[in-house]
Amino acid sequence: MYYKRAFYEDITMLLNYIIGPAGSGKSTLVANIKEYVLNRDSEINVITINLDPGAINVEYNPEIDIRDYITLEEVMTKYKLGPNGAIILASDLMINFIEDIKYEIGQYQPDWVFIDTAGQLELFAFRDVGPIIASSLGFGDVQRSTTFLFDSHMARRPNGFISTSLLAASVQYRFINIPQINALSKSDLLEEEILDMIIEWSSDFQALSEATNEREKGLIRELSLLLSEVFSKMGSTSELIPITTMREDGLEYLFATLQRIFDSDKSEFY
Ligand SMILES: Nc1nc2c(ncn2[C@@H]2O[C@H](COP(=O)(O)OP(=O)(O)OP(=O)(O)O)[C@@H](O)[C@H]2O)c(=O)[nH]1
Ligand SMILES: [Mg+2]
Repeated sequence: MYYKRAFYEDITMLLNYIIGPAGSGKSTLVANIKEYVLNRDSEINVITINLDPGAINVEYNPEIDIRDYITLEEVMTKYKLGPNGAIILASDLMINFIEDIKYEIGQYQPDWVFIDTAGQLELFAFRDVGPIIASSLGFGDVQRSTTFLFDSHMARRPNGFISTSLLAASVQYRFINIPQINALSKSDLLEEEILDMIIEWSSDFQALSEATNEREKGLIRELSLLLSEVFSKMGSTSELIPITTMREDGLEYLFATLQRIFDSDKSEFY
């Protein structure tokens, strides 16, 4: 069963922001989850938005694209900046186009909106613009959520897993009023045993600390136990959802979880 406005008159639209480190699979996920939803039910009105002004090749056609309003090249030329300064400024300037994007969303009257964010996650997540945009888009009784991607390449080692968990937690605290799902992207690249191990780490930090090798043991073990305590106290531990865009069923669990978020007490996801 899927959410449609006709059945849920109090819900106007469901927005999901896809956030994650560079190359973690955000754009591929946005493109594929739209296809997945449409394949399951072609009557669902689902749209995608690209919010990365510096995106060069977007291999899908987003219905709404921030680059129609502002691009990295324009900012570099106009403000005589190099690519690094320009991407920061371009990202901050997106705030000027919130009303335009909102208007465009309104034109589509979507049930679901999947939003692709900048490769440099710190631009969207840690500058003021991200939370402002995230809490502004949509209209009516809009329900928002974020999906944070743990890249399989990073998450397969304890220290990579810990640093990505810290990033995920920081993002969660920046978007404090928006429920967040943590997903393990590109799970097809992992052997089953390693995949199970990473999922276990996400719900059991003791297992993570035991997985550290001799060289890392002291610091990493101490850090993972400390983090475990902090994350549990703040209620931010949640089992990672493995996803892959390489298999048809790879997005099923994610979409089911997104639906469950909107169907239940949000507090369980904080
Ligand atoms: N094996 C595998 N590769 C994937 C999957 N999803 C994405 N990729 C690959 O990972 C690479 C990066 O994917 P993108 O979707 O561009 O990642 P991104 O997070 O949007 O990247 P930036 O916008 O540059 O930060 C591409 O080569 C994709 O083909 C997946 O589920 N499995
Ligand atoms: Mg991308």
